[in-house]
Amino acid sequence: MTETCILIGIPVQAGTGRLGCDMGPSAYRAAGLGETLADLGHRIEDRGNLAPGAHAEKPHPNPALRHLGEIAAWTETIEAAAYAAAGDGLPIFLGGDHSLSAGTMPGVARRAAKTGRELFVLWLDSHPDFHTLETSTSGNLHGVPMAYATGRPGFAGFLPPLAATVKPENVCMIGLRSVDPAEREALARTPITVHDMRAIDENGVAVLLRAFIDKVRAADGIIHVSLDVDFLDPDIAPGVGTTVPGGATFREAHLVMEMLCDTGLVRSIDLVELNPFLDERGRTALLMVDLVASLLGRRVLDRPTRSY
Ligand code: B3U
Ligand code: MN
Ligand code: MN
Repeated sequence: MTETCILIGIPVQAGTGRLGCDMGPSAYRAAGLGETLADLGHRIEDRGNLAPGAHAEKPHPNPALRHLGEIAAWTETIEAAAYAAAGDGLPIFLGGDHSLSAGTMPGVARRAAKTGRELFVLWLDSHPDFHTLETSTSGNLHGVPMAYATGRPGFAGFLPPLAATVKPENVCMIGLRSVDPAEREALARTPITVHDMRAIDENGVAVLLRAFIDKVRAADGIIHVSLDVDFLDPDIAPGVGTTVPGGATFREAHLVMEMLCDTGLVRSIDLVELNPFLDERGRTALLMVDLVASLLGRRVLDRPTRSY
């Protein structure tokens, strides 16, 4: 299927503890993301990079929080851009740190609500990013977007209430291996589907993903994919601030993308946490581009639909 892929650079790095993620959008462009997707037959529209609106620092009772005012300003801009782009094609959000998903998920959720389709989120990450402003101990706001987008309380003083949230029962996390105690307790009280690395090792990633896809199909839903570089094992993807050992392999990651491709249901994608300063000759950026290519139609052999 030919898609209109809308590239949107989001050079936010205020949500992390280290600098370098702001070079992510340039690295994806230098790694040939647009050309690669064009070669697969897609239309490409590059909307350039977003910037946050004017902002002042926001005080908060949690003294650990960093850059709350800046991330609030980014989130408003990103939500509006995501809502608009999801009405025009298939947006690919080029991060930037994972705080950007506090804007992309509500934005695509607002678009899905308007079109009457049920939105599902596939969260590929070693972390659940399920802290609230109250529970974060690092103060890094890339640790909160899933809690925010699913409407958890604990975001007073951040932004006005969201127009649309993601239903927690529609979220599936795969790849978890770094979960803070407050996140673990909160996840246990939600209907979010959580699969840690052990679940992948015991079952194989295809079994986990197939169950999610079947659920999406049963609801006639659409999928937003949020791909954090640290979903991947750091041996194959070193260009990331938080390297967590024991991640998804090259083959597991491509299989996930190929199975998603077969569904034709992915309508938006976040590519987050790439830190080109920490990369080795662009190999992480190139791998991420190859994964997106698998998600959008690159294949070795033609197979009958649904033969995964
Ligand atoms: N949960 C920790 C660590 C973390 C979350 N996301 C990343 N790291 N990349 C935190 O800081 O909230
Ligand atoms: Mn993340
Ligand atoms: Mn992560």
